[in-house]
Amino acid sequence: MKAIPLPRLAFRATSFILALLLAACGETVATSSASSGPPTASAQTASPASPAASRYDPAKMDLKPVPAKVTSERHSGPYAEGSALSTTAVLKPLDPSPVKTIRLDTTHKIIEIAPGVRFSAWTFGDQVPGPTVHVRVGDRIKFSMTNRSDEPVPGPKMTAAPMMHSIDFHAAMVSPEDKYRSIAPGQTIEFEFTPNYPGVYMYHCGTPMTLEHIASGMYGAVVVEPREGYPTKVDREYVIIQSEFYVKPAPGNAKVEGVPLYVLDGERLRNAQPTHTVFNGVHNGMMRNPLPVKPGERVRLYVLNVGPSKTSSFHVVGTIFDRVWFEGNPDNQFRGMQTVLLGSSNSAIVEFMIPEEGSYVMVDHHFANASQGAVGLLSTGAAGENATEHHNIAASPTPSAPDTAQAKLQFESKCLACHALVGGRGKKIGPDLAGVTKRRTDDWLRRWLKSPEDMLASDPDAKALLKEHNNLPMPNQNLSDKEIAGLIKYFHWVDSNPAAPATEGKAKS
Ligand code: HEC
Ligand SMILES: [Cu+2]
Repeated sequence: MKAIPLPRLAFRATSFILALLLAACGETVATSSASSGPPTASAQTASPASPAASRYDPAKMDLKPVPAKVTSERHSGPYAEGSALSTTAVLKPLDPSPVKTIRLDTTHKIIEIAPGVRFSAWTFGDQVPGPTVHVRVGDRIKFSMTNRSDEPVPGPKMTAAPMMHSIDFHAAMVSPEDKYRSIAPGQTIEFEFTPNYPGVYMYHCGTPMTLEHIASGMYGAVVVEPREGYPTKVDREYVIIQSEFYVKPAPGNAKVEGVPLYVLDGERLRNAQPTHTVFNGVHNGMMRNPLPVKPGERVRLYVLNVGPSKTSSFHVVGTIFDRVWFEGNPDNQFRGMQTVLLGSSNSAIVEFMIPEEGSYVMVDHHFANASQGAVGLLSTGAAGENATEHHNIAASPTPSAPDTAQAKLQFESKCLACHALVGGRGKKIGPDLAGVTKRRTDDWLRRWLKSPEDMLASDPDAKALLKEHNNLPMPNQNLSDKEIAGLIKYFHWVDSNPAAPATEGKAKS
C-alpha cells in the first residue's frame, strides 16, 4: 500500500533540512536536557522504603470491592468527566488525590478513521480510543457509566441502533459478573475498585460479541503508576494505543456529508483481516500532527496494543529503547531493546533518548500492519499547539463535487506530509498552500505539479521558491493530468471557502 513512502519521505526530508539549518547556525545537538538526569542504579532494585516483597503483599491489596450498583438514572452533560482523564496522546500529570472519580459514558457516533473513511463507531467518552485514565496503585477509583447509545451526539448522524454495553477494566481485580455486567440504554452502573498492580492496562466493552464491541471502538487505557512513582525522570510522556478496524461500505453505499459511510465487516473481523491498523484511532495517526520532542530529551511512551486480534512489534526508527517495562511495570525491565512485541491487550512503557534533531517514526514493525496505517511521528520540528490533536474526529469540510472531494483525499494522502493548508499558520517542509491560486496561475501550477524537477531547472519563480526552502526540492509526484486538474480545482475551492482550510487537523475530538 502507499502509506509507507510517506513517513520515509518526511523523515529524510526533515532530517535533511534540519541538518542544513544546524550547519547554518553552527549548533551542536549533543547537549542533553537538564531535567533528564541519567537513570540511577537504584532503579534496578527496590528502595528500602518499599521492599519488592511488600509491594505484592496481598494483605495490602484490595480484594473485597463493594457490589456494583445499577440504576435507571441517566447522566446528562459531558460524556467523560474526571481530573484523572487525558483525552489526547499527552498524558496529563497524576492528580495527587487518592480518590479518583471518573465517568465514561458510552455513545454511538460517526468517526473518521482515515481521510474519507467515516466509520459508524461505538465509544467510551464519545471518542476512540476512550480517554486514558491516570491513577496510582492504592488509589480508590469511583467509576460510573451511563449507556447513552440511544442519544444523538454532536457530529454527523446515521449511527447504529442503541444496544447493551459494559466495561471491563484489566486494571481491576473484581467479580466480572458483578462489575462488568451489561447495562441497557438509559441505565447507569457505578462501582469502585483499587488498582493493586502498576501497569498500562486495557479497558474495553465486554458485552457479547466482545470482538465486535472492541472492533467498533470500545477501548482505552488505564495507566497505573507504582505507589512510589517511576524510578526514572522523563521530559515527555505520550500514550500510544494501537488497534485494528475492519470496515466495509455501508449497505446501499450510504453517505454522511457526501463522504462514504463504512460499517463493521463481520467476515473480515472473524478472519482477523483488518482494513486499517492504526495508532490512537487514526490511519497514519500522528503523521499529520507529529508529537513534539527535543534533542537530548528522554521520552516515555505508554504503548498499548488493544488488538482485537493482531500482534504489534512496536519500534521507533532512529533510537533504541533504553528501558522497556513490559506491561508497564518497572519490575519487568529490559534494557537496550529495538522493538517490543505486544500481543492483543499487552502493553509496555518504553523510554528512550532523542539523539538529535529529526523526525522519529513510530511504527509497528510488522510492516503489513504499518502499511495499513500503524505509523506516527515524534518530531523535533513539531509545533506544540498541534501536538494534542490526534484523536479522531479530524473531519474537515469536504467539497461536494466528487472530483474535488477525490482531490482532497489525494492531497491528504500524498501532500500533507510536507504542506499545510491553513492560511500561513502551517509550518511544514513545503509552503502552506492556502492562497496558492492567488499567487500562481493555473498554468504555472499545472506545470509545477507535472514536474517540479523541470520547473526548478527552468522557471525563475520555482528557483526562487527552492531557495526559500533551503534548497530542498519537492519530489516529482507522478500525478496524472486528471489528478493535477482535480488538485488545482481543490485549491480553488479552498481559496474561495474561508471556512474550508481545516486540513491540518483543527477539529478537536
Ligand atoms: C517531500 C515533501 C513534499 C511533498 C510530498 C510535496 N511537496 Fe509540494 N513542495 C515541497 C517544497 C519543499 C516546495 C517548495 C519548492 C521547493 O523547494 O522545491 C513545494 C512547493 C509546492 C507548490 C508551490 C507552492 C507555492 O507557494 O508556489 C505546490 C503548488 C505544491 N508544492 C503542491 C504539492 C502537491 C499538490 C503535493 C502532493 C501531490 C505536494 N506538493 C507534495 C515539498 C513537498
Ligand atoms: Cu459495548
